Amino acid sequence: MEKTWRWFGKKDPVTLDMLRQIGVEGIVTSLHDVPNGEIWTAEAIREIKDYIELFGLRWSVVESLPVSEAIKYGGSDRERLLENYKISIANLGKAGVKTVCYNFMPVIDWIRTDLHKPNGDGTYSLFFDPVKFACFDCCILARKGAEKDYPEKIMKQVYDMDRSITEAQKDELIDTIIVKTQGFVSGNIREGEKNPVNLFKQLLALYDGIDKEQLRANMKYFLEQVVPVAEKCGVNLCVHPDDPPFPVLGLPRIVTSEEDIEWFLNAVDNPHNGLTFCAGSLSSGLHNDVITLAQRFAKRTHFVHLRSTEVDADGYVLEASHLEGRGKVIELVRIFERENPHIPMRIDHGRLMLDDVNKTYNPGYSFLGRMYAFAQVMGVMAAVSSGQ
Ligand code: DNO
Repeated sequence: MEKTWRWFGKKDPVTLDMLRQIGVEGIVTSLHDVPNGEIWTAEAIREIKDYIELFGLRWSVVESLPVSEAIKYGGSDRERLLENYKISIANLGKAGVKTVCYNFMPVIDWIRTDLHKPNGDGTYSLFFDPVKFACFDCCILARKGAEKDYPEKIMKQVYDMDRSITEAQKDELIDTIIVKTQGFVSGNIREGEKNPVNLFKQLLALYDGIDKEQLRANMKYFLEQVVPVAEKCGVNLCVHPDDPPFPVLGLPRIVTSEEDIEWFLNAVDNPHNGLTFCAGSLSSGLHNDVITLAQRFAKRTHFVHLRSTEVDADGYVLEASHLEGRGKVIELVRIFERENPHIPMRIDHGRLMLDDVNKTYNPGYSFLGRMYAFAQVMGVMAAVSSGQ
């Protein structure tokens, strides 16, 4: 697989010069300054591509070309936004950027409740705590009927938490769940937003009455529109699985399981309609076995995210060290190197370690933590390719 790295543009404290030194071959990035829904012009694409190439690297993957909410819920602006999306894909294809990752998660992208969960060895991991999340939903958003979505065991702890949580802790939870993890991945809420909870509630309201079937219909419509353009321009589209892979906040999520993956691949059965195999997201659902999924979908995978998780029966999800846990990274490398050896892969997230704690990075995207995992995976790849 091609060794790639997610880079957040010229403002990223991790520079392309640093990446060149550690064996990165390709860059995964987005036009982070272009507002969601607007056309990615040939000039803007060319500018960033040329910059990457100055360092002897290539722009391998777009992560992400964001899908606007109105496309996902089927709003009145959908046709215009779809046209813009198609033009952006065509411009990328013409520029030679041929792998485009996106997601189809309503309102909120990946979800974490803790950005600094201490590990026993002094490092920190990202974490999903179902009690904190339910508390955010039931007590902070106060979503109508939310209590019914959680098991009694969790709700008992939520009521306790509601009695003891301070205003500062509430603010931190809000900031973690809907601000810090969202803005930098082209999400809906950016740092500095004055009233993130209000804005978030307005976004949730857009999905009133949209169930799983309707969201599937909207995704199929999206795929029917954009896949032919991708095919014509030689672009491989690859949807990122929902993280975590289950419905949240009363919103449907439709890229969560083997059945879902099969569904969207068949919805428009074309090789340009593919999957981003995110081992972390998929493994965080106990219903998923990543080995089975990789064996089944490797040929329709265009991009791989290597990461692992530890999950318990109550739904606590810890981002594990990359070679341990349910992500089964070693076996995945074996499968993808055999079945689809030319696709790009990147290390997804890293623990916060050593000097990382003194720097300001986007959550999950510290330098040393990711470099450590990158070196581990390069070792695995070398062993696999030498037949070990
Ligand atoms: C988080 C990321 C996601 C991912 C998008 C892809 O670290 O894995 O935000 O980039 O869902 O569209």
